[in-house]
Amino acid sequence: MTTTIADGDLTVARPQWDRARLKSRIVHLGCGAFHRAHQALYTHHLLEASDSDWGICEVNLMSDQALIENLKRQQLLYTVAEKGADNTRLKIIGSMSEALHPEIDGCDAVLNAMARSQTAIVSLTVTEKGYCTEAASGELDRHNPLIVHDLANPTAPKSAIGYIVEALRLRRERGLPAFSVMSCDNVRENGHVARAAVLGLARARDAQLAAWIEAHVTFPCTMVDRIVPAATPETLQEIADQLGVYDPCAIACEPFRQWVIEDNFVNGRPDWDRVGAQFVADVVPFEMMKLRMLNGSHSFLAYLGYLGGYETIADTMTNPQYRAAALALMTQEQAPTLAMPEGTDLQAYAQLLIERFSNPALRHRTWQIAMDGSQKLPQRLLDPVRIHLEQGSDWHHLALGVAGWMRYVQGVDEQGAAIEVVDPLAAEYQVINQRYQGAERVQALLGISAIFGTDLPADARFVAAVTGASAMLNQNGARAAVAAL
Ligand code: CS2
Repeated sequence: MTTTIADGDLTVARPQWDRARLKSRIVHLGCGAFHRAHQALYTHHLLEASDSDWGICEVNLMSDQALIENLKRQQLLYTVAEKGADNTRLKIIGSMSEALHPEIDGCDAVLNAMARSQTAIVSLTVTEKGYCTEAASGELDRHNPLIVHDLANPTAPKSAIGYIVEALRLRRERGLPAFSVMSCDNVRENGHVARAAVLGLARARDAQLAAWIEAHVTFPCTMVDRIVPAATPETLQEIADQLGVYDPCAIACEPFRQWVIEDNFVNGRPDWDRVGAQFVADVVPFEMMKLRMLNGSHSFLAYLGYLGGYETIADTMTNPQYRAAALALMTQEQAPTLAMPEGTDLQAYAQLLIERFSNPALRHRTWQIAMDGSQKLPQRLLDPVRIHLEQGSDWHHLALGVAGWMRYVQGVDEQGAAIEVVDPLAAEYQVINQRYQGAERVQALLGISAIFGTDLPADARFVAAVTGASAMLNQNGARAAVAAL
């Protein structure tokens, strides 16, 4: 038998508390890299600091079956490596109380975990597209193939939304109280989006169930933040060298973490504020700040950095012109679109972001962040553009960011090599790329209303600015375009 983190000799201590006290009071859908380094870690620190019994039942619905198998094999323990510029701190995380995958354990095992009385919170990190909503209207997309499936097979769902609705139906049938649905995705007003999706599906199934959900379930919004690049074989090996045992579930991340949570839970919640989280009445301003300043400049750096030949964000930040452009984008074009509570220092926030992006120990690939642009652009770059258009203020960095995305989805880099464009709308881009060039191609991309709505393509100032930035970028290349900002 191979040695695992549960039985090997480690250089760091395993959790010291009696793990038998953990109850699966949270069911989490989407046990990806981010969740393991964020919510599961906060919950771990709370277990360490108190006699809390909040454990997490981890679920992956469609992807990464191997991770769930590996977690089971190593008693649900795994490593987080917090990598600062010059030192790495390992932690063995012990907040998981179960791990399930429908392909291994069956769909009913997942539904039963969600529908048993002790479950008080169902949390989600399923990425933007996991909500199956239309970007423009924010309502459930009834044509989404997963939703079509879930409507035809409501008791054996596929989507996270389908699981939530079916689990809530079971709870109602069993006379159990509802749970809170806590979205931890980088989606603006993520709780409201989760609510619209869940109610949309419930209404399509059964009006009474929908009314019950409306009356009994809350959907707190959260702002989550920690830079957690996808693990690579090199990161895993590096962690194994330091830990003493190979942990296939390990993940490396930055030392920084932040979590702002709307305090709106129907069935209790852990005191995550004891370990650094913040409970507030209104999270939306914090979500907007983070999405526009951090994620917006991340996407800007990802597209223009990739095109400029940089593999990671930290590499991109070594170029002083990219660095200056990212700071200017944050402070001159994103910060002015925000309405923050008094005392928020957006200049200091921007400086901290520049430092975090420059962390040389993190190999956060520009290609990774460039993924799923159709889902990310609206909230990161286009909402702020709308505000500038309304106010008549300047937004030329944002225009180059949008042009960077357009150039990237052309699928060929500045040296003529193919770019692997990963996006739910990739097929649509391909059709456009085959048919059009130059300004006509820009026009065709602007016609994708799921991204640009119908207002932006109708605004001559928007069309002119993006067409101009695109032409400049195509002619001079990304590095020169960034330098000319
Ligand atoms: C990134 C985010 O991949 C992306 O789109 O912008 O994952 C980012 O690293 C996190 O939101 C940081 O909290």
